[in-house]
Amino acid sequence: MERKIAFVTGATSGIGKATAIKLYENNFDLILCGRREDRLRELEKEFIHKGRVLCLKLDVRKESEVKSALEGLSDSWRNIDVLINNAGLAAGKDPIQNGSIDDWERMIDTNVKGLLYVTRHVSALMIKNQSGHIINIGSLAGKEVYENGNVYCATKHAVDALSRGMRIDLLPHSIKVSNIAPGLVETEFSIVRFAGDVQKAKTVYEGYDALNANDIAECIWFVVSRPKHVCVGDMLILPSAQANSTSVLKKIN
Ligand code: NDP
Ligand code: 8X3
Repeated sequence: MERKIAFVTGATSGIGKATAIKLYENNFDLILCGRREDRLRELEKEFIHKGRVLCLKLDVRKESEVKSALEGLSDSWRNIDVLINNAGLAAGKDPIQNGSIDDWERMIDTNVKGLLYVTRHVSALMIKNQSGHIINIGSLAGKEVYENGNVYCATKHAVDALSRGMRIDLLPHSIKVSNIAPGLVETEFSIVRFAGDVQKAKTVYEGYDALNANDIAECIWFVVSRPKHVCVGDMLILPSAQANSTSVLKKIN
């Protein structure tokens, strides 16, 4: 079977890692990136006997790094079929008047500017082939806002708008663009949001069955595996116990 190439940002954990595994199982060669080198080495080991995987230590916030990583790809890696714009984070959960400027910058630089830098360079490669599929990992937080979610929600609203804008601009080049909007998924997301406070992070997912990373990877695979004439524009995925950002049915013992 013909192998395709997928580039997954933020593949060292959570949704990105689960998606990489799912794509690999479905005959994709993988370009995987993240900042944590030890995790990238683990990924290399996990895939080493199985297929072609290229792990890049890359901070998507640094445009020069993104540009040189993509320009440095050898010919055999340049025909990227699928881009999963997944790298992202929430930092803090504070009312706007108390927000940390550093947290705001990390979120805006990663979730919005990082996604743009990667898209700018990968879409140029896809345009040469007049084909491709870009999947942006947005969020329920890109559809609604919630208390103290201010800047994170704003960045995910930006992703939602960019998905729609990119779909228009890339239409003449036969490049599909899909937006994936998960609700509560138990990954390292809340540990990062609460600056390493594992106990606090746990409480986010207590009392109900949260989604797991593989649930989202399966949805992404559904989107990726549609025939050429079908583009899933937008997909909202919630745990059954979640109705919107603020309504989560928790069992109280
Ligand atoms: P994780 O924290 O488990 O994974 C985040 C990934 O992003 C890691 O691999 C991390 O790698 C990578 N990353 C973060 N910053 C950068 C950067 N500057 N450059 C490159 N990679 C980076 O969280 P999730 O898997 O949950 O999050 C993945 C995406 O899903 C995010 O965009 C998030 O906003 C979104 N999302 C998550 C939801 C949830 O409830 N968990 C719900 C809706 C959307 P490293 O640290 O090695 O760089
Ligand atoms: C992550 C989901 O509800 O924690 O995008 O903002 S939420």
